[in-house]
Amino acid sequence: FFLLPFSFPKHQKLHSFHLIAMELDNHHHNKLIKPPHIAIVPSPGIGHLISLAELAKRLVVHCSFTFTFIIPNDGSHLAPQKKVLEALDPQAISHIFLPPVSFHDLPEDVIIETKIALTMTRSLSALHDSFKVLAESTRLVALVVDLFGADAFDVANEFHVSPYIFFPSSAMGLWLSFHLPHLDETTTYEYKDLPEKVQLPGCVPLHGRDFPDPFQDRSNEAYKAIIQICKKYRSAAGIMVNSFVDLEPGAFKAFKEQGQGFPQVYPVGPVIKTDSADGFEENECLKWLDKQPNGSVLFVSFGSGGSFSQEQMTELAFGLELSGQRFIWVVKSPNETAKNASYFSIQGTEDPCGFLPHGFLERIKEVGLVVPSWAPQVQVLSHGSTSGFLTHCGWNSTLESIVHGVPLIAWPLYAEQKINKVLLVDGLKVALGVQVNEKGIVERQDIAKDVRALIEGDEGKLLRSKMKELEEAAKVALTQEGSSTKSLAEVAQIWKGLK
Ligand code: UPG
Repeated sequence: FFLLPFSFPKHQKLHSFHLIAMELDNHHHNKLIKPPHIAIVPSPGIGHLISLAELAKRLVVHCSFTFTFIIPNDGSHLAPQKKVLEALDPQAISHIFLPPVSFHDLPEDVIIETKIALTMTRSLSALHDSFKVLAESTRLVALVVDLFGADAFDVANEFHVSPYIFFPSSAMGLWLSFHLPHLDETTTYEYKDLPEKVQLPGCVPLHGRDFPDPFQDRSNEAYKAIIQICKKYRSAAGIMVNSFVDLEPGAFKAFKEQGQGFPQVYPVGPVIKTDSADGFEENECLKWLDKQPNGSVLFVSFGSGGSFSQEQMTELAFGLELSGQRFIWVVKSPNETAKNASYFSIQGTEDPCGFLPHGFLERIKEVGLVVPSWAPQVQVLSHGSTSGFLTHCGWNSTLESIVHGVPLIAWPLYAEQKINKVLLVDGLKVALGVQVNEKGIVERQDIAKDVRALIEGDEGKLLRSKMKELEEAAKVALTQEGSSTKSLAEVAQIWKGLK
């Protein structure tokens, strides 16, 4: 280090020596004094940020790591993300928003997965700059990205930081990601036309038409981007999955036995929102729930982004009314083209209640409550009056329901939600699946029938008792000696340099 060229003027030599000494000093100081620091890069969507925020909270409490969230910015309104981040302990978890990327060159009808993937790739240079500052000022030991973030591995590798994935969905979904590049090379079919179901190791057989939306058109840019991302999964230092061994025993056993060539997989879930600290205003629905009989209410919500056509919204309204059951429905304004219209924004600009059938609110007021755009979901699911959940099968919603023992009606809309439905209905038997007609509509009579079956039918009783078993298993996984606690501790040991 100290062999500076003799031709250097004396004062420069001294200056350089001083800088190097400071550098070494910083490095030494970082290594010895500072706690291990983790950079987390979530892909756009509040559903991704929420579980990563919870993961960070857990690691702060149990392992005293510090974190920086580096947030790629898709240019949409960031207030919901800010509320989640500002509720975290600022001493331990800070955040940086990267400059917004531009989508001006993309066609209007570009699918959401393309936008998410491009937000990540177009943010790489800004991510590099933030990463450099972190690498110089903290004891940076790991990068954690979610399912769309594998492009950031190159940045981590440049700074000799280990890249990890937090996979925010099921182990079955992860197996599909591992398997997809192989399927891409070995079949020419569009996946919806595959003659046989696909048997992923240790998983429930899956029909190609239940693969995520962007896999359904193999000529689409989003599909090509996803194949590249899935190939990169192999170079992760490890993959944490937001699931637990007793939820998907076959899939996790298969990672151990048939996972050669893939990174180590750590089941660390359920990682779910544990409190209402996301800053969203509490609303009247908890008070309303307090007044309802125990175990009588269906919660109806389709995650942060789910939306329907006007026709489907009307069918759902009449279906709930016809069922005669009590319900809370989180409504969003209809959208005729996309099932994920509010994914980037959560709240639309119009009052969604204006799109309900004429007289609906008046007719249902004794049994139902309609909440515009957003409800405190975890508190609703944990409330004693809640008895069922009509859901789009987003993985966070799925886990939140499992943790609170609430059985489901599965109505998948987009992303990997059909896979989750197959797991919940065929595999775990904790959900009824909705019937979709040939026009793609779920009709009011069928909705009413399913709601009655779940809330007051014998089928509902069976599903509920299965769900209670999973609730117990989830609790056990998170005890001190539980499988997920141990698994996360293993990752923490590696990050601390103790393993
Ligand atoms: N939530 C509320 N109130 C609401 C609606 C949602 O608190 O009114 C919360 C909910 O509790 C959950 C999160 O928002 O924590 C929603 O997450 P999720 O159920 O996973 O749905 P999405 O927001 O749609 O999540 C995206 C994908 C989904 C995927 C998930 C994780 O759409 O398919 O499983 O990300 O990758």
